[in-house]
Amino acid sequence: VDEKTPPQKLKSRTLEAVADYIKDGRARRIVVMTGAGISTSAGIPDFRSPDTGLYANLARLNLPYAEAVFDIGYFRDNPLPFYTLAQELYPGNYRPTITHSFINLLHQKGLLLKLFTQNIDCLEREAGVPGDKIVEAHGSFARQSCIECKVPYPEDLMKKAIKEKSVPKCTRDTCDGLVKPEIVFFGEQLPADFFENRSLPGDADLCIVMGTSLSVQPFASLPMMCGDGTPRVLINSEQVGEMGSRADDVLLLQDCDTGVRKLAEACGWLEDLEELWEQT
Ligand code: CNA
Repeated sequence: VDEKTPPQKLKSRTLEAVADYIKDGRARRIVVMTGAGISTSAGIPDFRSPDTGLYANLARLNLPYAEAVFDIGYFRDNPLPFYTLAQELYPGNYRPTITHSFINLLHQKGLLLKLFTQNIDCLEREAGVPGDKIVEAHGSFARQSCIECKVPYPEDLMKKAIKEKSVPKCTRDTCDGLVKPEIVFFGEQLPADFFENRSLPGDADLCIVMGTSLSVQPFASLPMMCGDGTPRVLINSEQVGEMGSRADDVLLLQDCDTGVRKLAEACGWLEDLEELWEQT
């Protein structure tokens, strides 16, 4: 967008203007869209960074190619590499970041319309955001089922299997299917919940995108579902997607935890935020 094009809803394309917009009560239905970058400071690596990323560290699993660990076809024949990784990624090993708590703060203040996350780590839930406010676009460890007949599998048994690194089988006598957490693998459909809610950003009056490269479709198109005049804020180490192309887009190119602290401070919420985070 031409830098001279004046914003329509915001006074300027700055963090302060976003805070004023919120404080004026004009942001009552906020959609938040997140990815791996909000969890890196919790200690969960992203997948693709050359040295630190998960894929770079999978050599020990003897995979034909790194992504095979999340490939449904490969899993059918070789489920053990996934269960090895699942033991590391399973919820309980990591603490939510202050960015996760910021999303919960929006919910506590009655301002969160919906959180769309690509993350499978369940840290948003652990930070206190209720399940019905979250669309886990790529699934998560929150549920598990048989990959053949889709019958749900009990959570306590799943926990046991993860701990023992054993591969559970379907509980139905007539089915011999393997069980896996409902993380969306390559070759699998996104959850119905995603498609049912994908137009919801059109009802939002503010959109906050954090910690995602916006490179995985169809998630990457979600910010475009926002109305043209709806302010959109990006808090990310780099510019991504078409964020910044609209007159009311605000780019905060920095790390998420710093960005949400600044935004909370400008809204007069910093103490609330720190307190909420401390409690998690
Ligand atoms: P990505 O493609 O790795 O992009 C991450 C983005 O966040 C990049 O633009 C980074 O520059 C940025 N970033 C990283 N750390 C920070 C930080 N501390 N502050 C600000 N920006 C930061 O990740 P996406 O989520 O966009 O990619 C989608 C994949 C990755 C989804 O399928 C996820 O399921 C998958 N993933 C999830 C997790 C998790 O659940 N925690 C971890 C790794 C990968």
